[in-house]
Amino acid sequence: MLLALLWACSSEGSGASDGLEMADGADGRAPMTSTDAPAPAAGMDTAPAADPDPSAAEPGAGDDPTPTDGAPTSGGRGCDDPDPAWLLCEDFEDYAGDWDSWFESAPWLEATGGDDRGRITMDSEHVHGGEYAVKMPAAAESGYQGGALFWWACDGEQRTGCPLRSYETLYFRTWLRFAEDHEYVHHFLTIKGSRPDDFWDHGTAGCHPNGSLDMSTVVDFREGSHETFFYAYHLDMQCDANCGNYTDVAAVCDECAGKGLPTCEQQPQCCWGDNLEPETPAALPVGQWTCLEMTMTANTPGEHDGSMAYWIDGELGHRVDGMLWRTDPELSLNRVRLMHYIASGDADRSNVVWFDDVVVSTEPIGCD
Ligand SMILES: [Ca+2]
Repeated sequence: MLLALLWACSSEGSGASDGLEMADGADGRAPMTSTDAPAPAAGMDTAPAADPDPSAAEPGAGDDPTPTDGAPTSGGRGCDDPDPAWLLCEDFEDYAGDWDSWFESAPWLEATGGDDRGRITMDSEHVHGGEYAVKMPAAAESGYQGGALFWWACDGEQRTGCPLRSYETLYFRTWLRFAEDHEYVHHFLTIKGSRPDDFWDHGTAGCHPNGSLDMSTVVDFREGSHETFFYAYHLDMQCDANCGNYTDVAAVCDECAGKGLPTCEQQPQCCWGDNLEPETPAALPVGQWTCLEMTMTANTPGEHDGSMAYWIDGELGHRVDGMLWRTDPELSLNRVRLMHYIASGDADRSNVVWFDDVVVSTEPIGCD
């Protein structure tokens, strides 16, 4: 299984490496039984969804990991009893920690670092539920690079290159646990969208979006403090007009133009993504299991009524309304990334994270 993957992310100075290239198919995967929820129709009510019930925060997620490690999730629905709105439920329990067997049948179609147990592996040292969680160690022997799992909303069989389902809103929840000494990530959890016949990402780093090719938002956090914010590409974003100080602007613009995105004549700048910070800092704790849920809602084409939000242990961390993601109704939400992106050269130490009990849904998920 070939997992060659360029990081599908963007950053200052990273140039136009915001693409992913995958060569080998993952045909033959069984479809998820829970992917049968109908796609909301375009033009559906895109009113902000209610916050997940704060009282649903995991009661055992305290400083001492012992009481929660190995315990089942807190009495709510699990992958054996998924909510009808769930598109994906992943508890990492299949194949008892055998990465290759698990991934071969998993609904996740790509794994960054999937051929390297120092970047992504199954682990039972810390779990939120059951016996296993996925661990992304960014280990020294891996050059401190991170890992990721990518999921697409396939219309039919879950396979690489599938036709995509279209959603106006997606929710993406994971339980996560940072090691006590965790400090850094380059980019973190992501919801993205494309056109339904457009499976592959285009590597749009540095390019101003055009409202019809691609849209995305990322929950990121500051090094050390783990204070969270959104990193998003949207039509109202400001770009860096001084990027000629550190990159070849003409090359960036030419690459953007080659994808049908704004050219140097239209947008003589580099567009790396917009940081949108909450007024009150909301930090992700380290050394304990934490419930993180994010959502993204597409706007009515051409209108500033899109939104995004995230919650930490059921408490609203940040919400942004009035987003202009798209001008074309064919552009819709269809993928998520369970991502702990740390590129080669980004870090000189390990930054370990575990994920467990991951759900993608069309409705709020909560922490049960
Ligand atoms: Ca588990």
